[in-house]
Amino acid sequence: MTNNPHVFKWIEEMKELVKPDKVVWVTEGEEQIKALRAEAVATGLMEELNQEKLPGCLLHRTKVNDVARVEARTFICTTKKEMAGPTNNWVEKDEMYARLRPLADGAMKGRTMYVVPYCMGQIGSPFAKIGIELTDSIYVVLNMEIMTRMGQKALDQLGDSADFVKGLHCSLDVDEEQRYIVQFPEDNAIWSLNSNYGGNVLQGKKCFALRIASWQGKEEGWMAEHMLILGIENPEGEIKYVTAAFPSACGKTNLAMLIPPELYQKKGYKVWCVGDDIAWLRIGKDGRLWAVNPENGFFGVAPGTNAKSNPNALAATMKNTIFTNVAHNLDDNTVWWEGLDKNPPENAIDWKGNPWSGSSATEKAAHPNSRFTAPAKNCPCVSPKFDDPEGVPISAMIFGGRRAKTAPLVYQSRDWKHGVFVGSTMASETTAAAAGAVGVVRRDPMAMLPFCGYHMADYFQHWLDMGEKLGDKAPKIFNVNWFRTDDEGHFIWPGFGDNMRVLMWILGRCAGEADAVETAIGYEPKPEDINIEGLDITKETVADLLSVDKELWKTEAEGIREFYQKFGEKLPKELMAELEKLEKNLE
Ligand code: GTP
Ligand code: SPV
Ligand code: MN
Repeated sequence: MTNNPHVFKWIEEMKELVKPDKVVWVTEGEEQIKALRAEAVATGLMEELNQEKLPGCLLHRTKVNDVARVEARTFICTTKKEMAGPTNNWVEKDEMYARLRPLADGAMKGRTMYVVPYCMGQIGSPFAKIGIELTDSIYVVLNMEIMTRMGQKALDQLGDSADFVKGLHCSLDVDEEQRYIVQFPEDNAIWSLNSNYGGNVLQGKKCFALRIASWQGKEEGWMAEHMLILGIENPEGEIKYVTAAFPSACGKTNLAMLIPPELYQKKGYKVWCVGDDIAWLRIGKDGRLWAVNPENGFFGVAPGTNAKSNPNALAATMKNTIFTNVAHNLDDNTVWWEGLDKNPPENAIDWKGNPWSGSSATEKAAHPNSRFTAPAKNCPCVSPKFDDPEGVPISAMIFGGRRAKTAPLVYQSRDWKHGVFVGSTMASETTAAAAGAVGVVRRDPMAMLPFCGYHMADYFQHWLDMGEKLGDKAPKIFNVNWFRTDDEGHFIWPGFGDNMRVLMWILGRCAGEADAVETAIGYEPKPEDINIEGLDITKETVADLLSVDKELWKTEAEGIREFYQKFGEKLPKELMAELEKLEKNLE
């Protein structure tokens, strides 16, 4: 285990509060994990799936009221409101502890408290960070085992240091009225109460690797971002890396694992996945921006994942994977979700636990935010650099979201400052990844609205400061939109693997090889600069996808101005200047 006095002191305090019957340190490796899996199955918490077709795979259903992140119940608690800013829910931190302690008091009576030490980042890396989550849920333990580098090795990495994130998770009775997902960045602490859904309780993920880490990054001069990381290898064997920030359920996992269209495969292009959700970015010794993925697995959206859209993700889920809120196919004890194939099972249990039959179904078999938790090393295209503590150097950063009309297929920012403007003004239609209405356009700067652990205006300033430090070594910044629709509401762009065609233009721009035209919003490819060989769309369609409707963009600029008003005096003046430039360009 450990002799770290800071760890013991804190665990004693927490034990006194939550009063578990038993404390189990999850530091014993594979045998212990096996025993926990067996216990989860024996108690009915999880179901063992067909061990021939899906070896090592388990199924879990959450409570019906606990299927997504809950932004309204998520808080950044600091001494001053100014620290959390206008886009976060805030309560003064001592007041929040006073509110939460009575809920946590005795929360683990009759239960076991699992001590889960975990490392975000590569073991041995100077940039990795340690957390310890105290949880009463075996489901959380087993997910953390996949999603992080978990166990004794994390404690060894911590040594005697007091520098770890102190996490408490109490399932309680999963009461949504009393649900709290609370980050205390000044204390390096996270408390999750009354939930068992992934993003709320797998604390290494959004709570630590984004909310707490973004705060740490601001203090320490690096960035924690909601970004995938992928490498594109050309026929000469050279690999260029890009990151992309899209809001939840807007295509990060899919882009991170894309399979190039045949025309590029034939030439010898390959795509490597370094990460599908979170990037930690630092300036390297060479002055460039380098990225690591602090996670060790994928917590991916199941619906829509199939052999055509994302065969790599599907392959990654074929063993040692936990499925949550998908349908249980009773015929062969496997899983099913909408968009997996065209053969919905006749004899199934839906995500709510009710009998479900494909031919007579009136409701969805899987929840739209049902997920798989799969080890990264299962993925056929996982990057050889996945475990490299140095990470990978970034050539381009891409922003994007779901916009039915406004945003074109792709455009490039004029420079870093303009790129920060583009990221800060991102907007996207909401998805099932968070509780609330779906399909409503909202501003989601850098896809970080629900994940930035401090004042968003300070966050914009931090981006600008990083750009100053990077100078001419800064990655180029782009914006993409795979989700433009026609008058019938169908997606116009084929998307998925064909997004490679857009990435090729982006890399061409980074290499100074691809052509572009300047528009009111930035640089765009000419329609013929996007390779559509082998697609059944025309150059005219591409022109349409690239069109910038000035009237729509005037409305957009008004929306941006209104959004920026939230930040008052704190908004960096560079961003206001960019907005004024956009307004002028649209006249
Ligand atoms: P989080 O894990 O919530 O952060 O989501 P994500 O950004 O990783 O999104 P993901 O790749 O899981 O995609 C979410 C949904 O978008 C799935 O239903 C996909 O089928 C769909 N999707 C992804 N890429 C594309 C695309 O290029 N075009 C279209 N039309 N849909 C896409
Ligand atoms: C997201 O919602 O952006 C996710 C899933 O990646 S969760 O872990 O719930 O945050
Ligand atoms: Mn995400």
